[in-house]
Amino acid sequence: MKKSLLSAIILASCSTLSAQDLKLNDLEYFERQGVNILVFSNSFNGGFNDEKNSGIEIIHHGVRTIQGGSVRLNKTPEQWDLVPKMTDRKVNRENGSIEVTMRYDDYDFDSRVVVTAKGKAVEIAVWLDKPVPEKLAGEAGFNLEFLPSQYWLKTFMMDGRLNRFPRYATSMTVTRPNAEKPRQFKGFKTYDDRGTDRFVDPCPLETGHKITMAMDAPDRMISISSEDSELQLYDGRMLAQNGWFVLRSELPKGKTGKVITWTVEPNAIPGWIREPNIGFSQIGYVPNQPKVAVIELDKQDKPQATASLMRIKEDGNAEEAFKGDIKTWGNYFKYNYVKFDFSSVNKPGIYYIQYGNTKTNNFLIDERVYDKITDATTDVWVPIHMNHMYVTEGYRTWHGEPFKEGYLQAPPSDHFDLHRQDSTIDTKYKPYELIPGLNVGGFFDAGDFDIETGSNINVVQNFIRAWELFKPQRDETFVSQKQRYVELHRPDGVPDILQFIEHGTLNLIAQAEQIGHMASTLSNSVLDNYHHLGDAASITDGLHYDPSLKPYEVSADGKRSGTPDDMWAFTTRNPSLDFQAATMFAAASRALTGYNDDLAARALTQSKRLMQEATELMKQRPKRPMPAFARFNNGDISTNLQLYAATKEKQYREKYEKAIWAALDSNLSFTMQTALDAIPYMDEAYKKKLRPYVVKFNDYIKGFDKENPYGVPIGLGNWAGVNAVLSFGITVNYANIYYPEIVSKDEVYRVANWLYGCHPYHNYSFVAVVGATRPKQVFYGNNRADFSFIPGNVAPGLLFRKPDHFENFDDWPFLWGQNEGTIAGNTQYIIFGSSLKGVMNVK
Ligand SMILES: [Ca+2]
Ligand SMILES: [Ca+2]
Ligand SMILES: [Ca+2]
Repeated sequence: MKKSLLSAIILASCSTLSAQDLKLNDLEYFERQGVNILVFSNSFNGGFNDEKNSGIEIIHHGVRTIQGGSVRLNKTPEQWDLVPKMTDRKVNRENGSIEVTMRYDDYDFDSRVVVTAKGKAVEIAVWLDKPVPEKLAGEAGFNLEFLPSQYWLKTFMMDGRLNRFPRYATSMTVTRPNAEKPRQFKGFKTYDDRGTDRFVDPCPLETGHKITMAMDAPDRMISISSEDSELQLYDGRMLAQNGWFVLRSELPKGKTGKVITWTVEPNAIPGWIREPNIGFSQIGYVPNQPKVAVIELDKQDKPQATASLMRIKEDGNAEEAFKGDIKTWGNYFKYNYVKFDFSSVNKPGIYYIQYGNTKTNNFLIDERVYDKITDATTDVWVPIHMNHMYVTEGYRTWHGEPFKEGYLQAPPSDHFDLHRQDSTIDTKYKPYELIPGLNVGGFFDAGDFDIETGSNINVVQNFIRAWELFKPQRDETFVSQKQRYVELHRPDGVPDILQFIEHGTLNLIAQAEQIGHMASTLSNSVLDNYHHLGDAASITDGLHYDPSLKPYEVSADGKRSGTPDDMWAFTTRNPSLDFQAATMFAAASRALTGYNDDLAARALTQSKRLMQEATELMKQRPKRPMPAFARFNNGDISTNLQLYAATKEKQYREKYEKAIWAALDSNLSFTMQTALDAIPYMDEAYKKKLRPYVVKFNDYIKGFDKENPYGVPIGLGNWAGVNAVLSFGITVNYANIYYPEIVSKDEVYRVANWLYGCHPYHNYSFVAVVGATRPKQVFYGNNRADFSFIPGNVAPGLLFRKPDHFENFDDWPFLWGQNEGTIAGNTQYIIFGSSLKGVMNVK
């Protein structure tokens, strides 16, 4: 005891001394307590260009407030401005430096950045072996970007002049000829110049040689100076709402060698230790469920021996309801994790956790805490995302009827948002010709307004699953296809889920009937309206595009315009997408029979036709890799199951049975959901044969307790992993419903805990939902420019940044990989919630 105490003191004193200087650590970033400086641990290759997640990044007292450090071609780069390709990265331990080589292929332009630790600061130096290309002289510079929500309203001082970061973009701009603007992504333009042939260029807020930011906030304070270059501070929000504050130095013309030198010193608060993050379910707990808080601790923090659960009494005073030991789980990436188990408390009431000096907000223990978990999503989020409808709520109009002019056949295009139209168009329409009848039904993708066909197929399937298994009769939405009108909180006598199935099917059936097969997407033709924020009905002008008119000119009859804003249908045929649609149409036909018999019959007709044609086409074509959504749904196995469920034809059941057992043997966790989905349509013998697999699946569930402190599958991809977590949760719920003797009810709370607050970084609920004490406040929805949310949205959640950082911003909505709820993900949440309520017997 004495010995370990002594060594702890020695260790502590050593770390105080060495913590003064930035050190290049084993994970290849510069570190001192409170400051992490990453140099291209994350490069610019996320898939959507500038994702504001790359280059030189600074994690300042636990928050990634600075990123984008790199040679860039714009004063304040937007998402679709060119990003550099990292061609080399060298870590030099002897010098304590990291060197990155980057390249712009479009301009045959290479540069190097060398970052070297110098005491409490780093030196950032830009090296050129060849001078800046003529075309980029005066444009290219070294940029570093600062998160507006962490810097606005704070002070800064440039060369002794005091100032304050503006809360909203109100600085100055000039316009310049388009010819002077560096090329944007694939030659697209993010702006509509209204025929002026000029682009907007921001003017600096300040210029000088030394800037200190946030002297009023030690956790954000940082000093940057340069003797050889002028520092220029810009506000990126002048061009785009998701822009950051940018500090930059232009690369000098005609020079080579070391052309820019900056000294960057982020302040570190002496003795700083990150506040404990106490993870618990903000929804609360039912009395008989396991209740374990996971506490995330700075590695320098010493765990408390105990924590208390406090009960708030009816008179408003608090009393200790339970005091328990803190148990160590261990290290997971950069933090240390301990747990506080208060499962023994089952008296209904209002509680909070007291851990050391940290007191959480309150939560409920009550039988009814899960009753309302899907209501905001079904009553508010989903109807707001109904395309081709006017959507209103109380006094508010969410959007008018979008895309009245319909959709044009897309010409061949290597497009944005991961879309493309191949040279084979695969339809009877000519490029730019109107494809009739597509402007009906369907759901907005997510934070944008296109119809992703694969996602919309998933949406209809998700609603059908919720409908068939749980028959939710909830009716809080008025939907009139005839009036193209939706009103929230107005019952109309029809269960809403049926109306959502109908709405999704209407668009997909129009694609099948009008095009002859499924379009990959119905999306924006021009980039300058793809990033639209505001009323969806104002994205296009509602008038048919007529190339014989000049841009912005309207025909005398007021029906056509020369503005090329009509949406496009991307129609290159993909038989596996048709196959997927065939499955969905079969299920839709079943669900809609008795409610909309005509649509049900059309869906069945298209299902049979597409199934036959897709099967033939797939035989003829070289095998392409299966798209992600098909893999997600287990492809053919799931299709045969759906077709058997819809038609009861023996051949489909035989095909399903032939494939399912081998699939379970080769990939249990991936196939289990499909195997469970089959139970309502199969016999007792099937259920019995599945039993041993469910036993193995139960081991798989429990295995997560060793993988991480939260006991769920945590994704490390460039889009945070809520979908994988929800999939896991749905399968666990179904396994409990069908095999309660194998998968115990205790397991179904894992995902609920994670979603509603028991996760790394912060403890807010990822669902903008009824019932949670502290839901997240901002999401990447179509109202993101208002720093707001659409109720019922589910965030992707914890985004992993290499090499060891999880984050979820709740003051900055614009990072889609952590904050964008999607139509497929949110309808998946409805299945998760419905099945959880199914377990709880909530009607
Ligand atoms: Ca999209
Ligand atoms: Ca209704
Ligand atoms: Ca138009």
